[in-house]
This record gives sequence, C-alpha cells and structure tokens, in this order.
Amino acid sequence: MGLLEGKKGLILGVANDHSIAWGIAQALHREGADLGFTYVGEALERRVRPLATSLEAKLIEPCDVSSDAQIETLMQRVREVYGRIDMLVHAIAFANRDELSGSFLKTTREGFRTALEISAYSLIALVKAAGDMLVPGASVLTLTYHGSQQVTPNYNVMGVAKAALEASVRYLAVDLGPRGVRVNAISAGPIRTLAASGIGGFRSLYRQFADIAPLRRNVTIEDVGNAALWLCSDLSSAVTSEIVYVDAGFRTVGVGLGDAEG
Ligand code: 0WD
Repeated sequence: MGLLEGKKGLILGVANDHSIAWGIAQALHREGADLGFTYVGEALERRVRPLATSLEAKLIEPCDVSSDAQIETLMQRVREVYGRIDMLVHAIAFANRDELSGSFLKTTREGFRTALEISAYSLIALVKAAGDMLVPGASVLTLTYHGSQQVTPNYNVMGVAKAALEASVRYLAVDLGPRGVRVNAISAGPIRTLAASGIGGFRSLYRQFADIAPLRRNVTIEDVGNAALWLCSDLSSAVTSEIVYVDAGFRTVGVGLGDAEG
C-alpha cells in the first residue's frame, strides 16, 4: 500500500511537464494520493489538463492567486469534490522579468508589491481559504530558493519575496501547529523551468552549480518530488516550520571546490 493511500492533495503551480510541481505531483501520485490541480489562463490550461488527467485528477480548476475571489471559488470546488485537504502544495512565483536582471535598485514599488503578493502572500491566502479542510495530520508545502538568504545575481526582488515566504512558513507553522497541520518549504537548487528562464543569467548559474555542488550534479524535479513526498507523508510527522534544502549540498560550499583543487 502506498504511503499516501486515501489522502487528498491540491497542487498549485504546474505550468508544464518541466515544472517542479509536476515532479511533486508524480511522486505523490505514485504513493496513492488523489490529486487536484489548478492553472492560470487558457494557454496553461491546455498544458495542465492532459497532465492532470494522466494522474486521474478529479479536480482541474482555474486559480490566479492574485484574486481572493478565485481562491474562494477554488476552495468551494475542493470542498465539493474532496471535502478535505491532506496536502497543499504551493509552487508559485512571479516577478516582472525586467526586475530579474541587473541591479536590485531597479525594483519598483509596483514590482515589489507584485512579487511579494504572488510569491509570498498567496501562501497565506490559500491556507486561510482552505480553513478547516486542512485536517489534523495535513501538510502544507511551498518552494523556495537560497537567494532568500544570500545574494544571487539577478534574483533581486524574488530573493526578498522568498525571504518573506520562508518567514511566512514559520509563522503559519505556529498558527496551524495546534491543529496538527504542518507547514514546510523545500529550497531547491536551480532547475530549468519556465519560471527559471525569466531570471537573468540562469543558464550560467545552472552550469556552474554542478561544478560546485558537493554531489557534482544539478537537481531534478524527481529529486524535489521525492523530498516533497517525505514532507507530505506521515514519515515527517514531527517536522514543521522547516526549510529543507534539496540542492545537492550547494549551500554548504563557500567557494567553488574547483578553486581548491589545483
Ligand atoms: O530553479 C528553479 N526552477 C527553482 C524554482 C529553484 C527553487 C525554487 N523554485 C520555485 C519557484 O520560485 C516557484 O515558487 O519553485 C516554484 C515552482 O516554479 P518552477 O517549477 O520553477 O516554474 P514553473 O514551471 O514556471 O511554475 C511556476 C508557476 C507559473 O508558471 P509561469 O511560468 O506561467 O509563471 O507559477 C504559477 C504559474 O503556473 N503562477 C501562478 N499561479 C497562480 N496565480 C501565478 C498566479 N498569479 N503566477 C505564476
């Protein structure tokens, strides 16, 4: 019997089959989870619907997280179809492309608001709207990046948004803990996705990563999916408010190891 047999999950952030959320969905489905999916706009619906259908999804609904009304409608549908949520996976981020390259000083008031609203506040809004559907034992999971802790060239306002997201994980974990609901994040190494392609210099960051990371390789959506499986299952039943790194050890290295090998 699968680790997640009988459990209901909601996954936000599948854009295509390269998405981290898709790697997570496949891992959770493999262990028997019953998963619902969301998409933003018709273009993405065309990509998400066949993927979700291939995992026998009973719920495939639109949800732009900048809209409280859409979040509310989504949760009403989840109530009708599933009645409960054992796993809520938030794999959503957005910032204006021109603010993801060059100087951080270019950040505008509007760009800052957008990045923090879509990438960080949305987690709070979703948890709030899910309400008592998040049953005791449920797990909330979001995705972050180490640019929240240390400066990564071009990551800019998204680094600030991820810092806010990680702090939100801790505050939500304290609010939801007494109800037996856990809240964690995975901090993933760079992965080639649609969102990543919007970050200036991503290709060279991606290439250098494998030279520096202790495991001497990049991270895949399967790696993240398997870690997510642990965080969504009862195997991690006493783990909450954590930022779990799935980064082949990259964070631990101060200088490129190659620098010391000569
Ligand atoms: O290297 C990477 N790819 C890493 C990504 C390293 C570490 C963390 N992450 C994070 C991202 O910041 C994000 O939080 O993982 C999460 C998932 O991102 P992804 O898998 O890299 O990217 P992608 O496949 O593009 O999915 C992100 C999706 C959007 O796709 P696009 O590319 O269309 O923006 O987030 C969704 C959308 O599906 N999204 C929204 N969903 C609801 N409402 C919204 C919105 N307003 N905006 C974006």
